[in-house]
Amino acid sequence: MGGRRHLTLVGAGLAGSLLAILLSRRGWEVDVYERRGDPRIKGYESGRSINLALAERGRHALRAAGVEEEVMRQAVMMRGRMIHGLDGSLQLQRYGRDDSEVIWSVHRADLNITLLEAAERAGARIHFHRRLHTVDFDAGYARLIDDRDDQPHDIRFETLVGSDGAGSALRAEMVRKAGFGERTEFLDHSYKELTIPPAEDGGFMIEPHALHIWPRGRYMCIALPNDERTFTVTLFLPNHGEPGSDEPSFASVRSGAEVRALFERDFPDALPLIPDLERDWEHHPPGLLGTLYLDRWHLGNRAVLLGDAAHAMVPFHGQGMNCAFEDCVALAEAMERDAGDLASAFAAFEAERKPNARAIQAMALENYIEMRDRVDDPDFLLQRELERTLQERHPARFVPHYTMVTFMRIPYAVALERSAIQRRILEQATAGRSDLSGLDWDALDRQVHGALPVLQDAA
Ligand code: FAD
Ligand code: 8RB
Repeated sequence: MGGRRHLTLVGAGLAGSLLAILLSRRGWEVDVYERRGDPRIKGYESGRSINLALAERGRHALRAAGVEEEVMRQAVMMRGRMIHGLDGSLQLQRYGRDDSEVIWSVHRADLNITLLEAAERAGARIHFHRRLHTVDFDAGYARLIDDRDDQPHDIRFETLVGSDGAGSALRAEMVRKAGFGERTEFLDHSYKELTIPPAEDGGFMIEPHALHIWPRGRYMCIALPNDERTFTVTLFLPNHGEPGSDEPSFASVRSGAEVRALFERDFPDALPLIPDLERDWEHHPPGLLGTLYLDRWHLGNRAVLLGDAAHAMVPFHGQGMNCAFEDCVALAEAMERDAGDLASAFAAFEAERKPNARAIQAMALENYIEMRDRVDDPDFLLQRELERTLQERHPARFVPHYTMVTFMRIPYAVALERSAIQRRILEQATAGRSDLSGLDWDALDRQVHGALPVLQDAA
């Protein structure tokens, strides 16, 4: 293994490939084992065009790895939520104050390839078709399987880093050895992906610079733009309807004809945009949604988990990747600070990141209700108006929830705590009102000063 310190990463997805860059650049010798084939050769497996929302936390990590500019070249700006009413009405709700506060839609496959190439340039070795199967932590042996021929490949390791995603095999081995209090809370809702193709003239069928939402109370559709002029639509539905109601669910909407009837009734403006609706529906099983909690993320100096492997979350804040990227920077920094003692570096990483992962997991669950039910509600809109006004009056203290999560890098746990205080102020001040006239601004200003200390690098 030569003179340099060696690390073995499991999973060359988003976190694994980014971490490989950061650590290789810091002088670590890095081998990455990835279950799938090289996406540069055969195309991305399971590969329709899937996009993700990239926000400031993720961009900052990409910047640290020197790949931000390359990624941003293909990113599509999303300025806000485009709310599609049942009556066909459209309303853009901006995410931030101006175009410096926006999120970006990026292609998962392109992003992953960009990161893999940068990791290899930085000196990391990536081994494809190597699925982690079992680990002997005491002896320092791991068994990997090549799924093309079922052949085992055994390797020695000093330290394993688990970036193998929500179904992490490394986590399963760590849990088998040490417990870790693993639990997953599944949502009783699932999702299905559909596609809006380009228009006949090759352009976008609907406004490209927005994240589209069709809020329908207990369920919703969303759509994110792709740079090749398509949109990926995700329909989120309960698994089972409320007893006695006619609400759609994965149990009740089974056939292509039933999904067409659902769209005719609830998403009439989206229906003509999705020509392959029935085929998309019948060919892809619904995806499960859940939150994964662990009491511990590391096993001495032998193994550590990050990203979805450590804290998979529901998608509704669009922060799974952003949080995983933030983990990578935090882990690389902890390992730099404590290079001589990886067990204590991993413990410091876990202590820093676990409360923040818990916070974004909770906020992601909350944002489902907001997206599917609240965004078209007058009370909610009035609270957003007051939120913006209070931000203008107190830019360093009253920072909107979405801004703290999406456009800043303050710890998620701080965002959660301040959001709870702010929500109380907003709800209290707007209760029973239909507009902001007649509010006692002096009292509100005093309340803000009393409850919300100055937030460094807000304004
Ligand atoms: P992954 O990116 O899943 O990478 C895991 C890697 O490990 C994969 O390459 C996998 O093949 C490999 N692997 C798995 N098992 C093994 C094994 N046994 N041995 C070796 N390799 C293995 N997040 C956002 O921030 N914004 C979004 O808009 C967003 N949209 C999403 C849309 C969809 C449809 C989905 C499914 C997720 C979305 N997310 C989004 C979440 C985001 O994708 C994840 O949080 C992020 O990919 C986590 O990175 P990761 O590296 O931990 O896991
Ligand atoms: N995983 C997102 C947001 C917040 C948008 C807002 C929400 C699909 C699976 Cl559901 C969702 C957001 O509050 O206005 N930003 O980015 C991405 C989202 O879903 C992604 C595309 C998704 N993630 C399994 C499906």
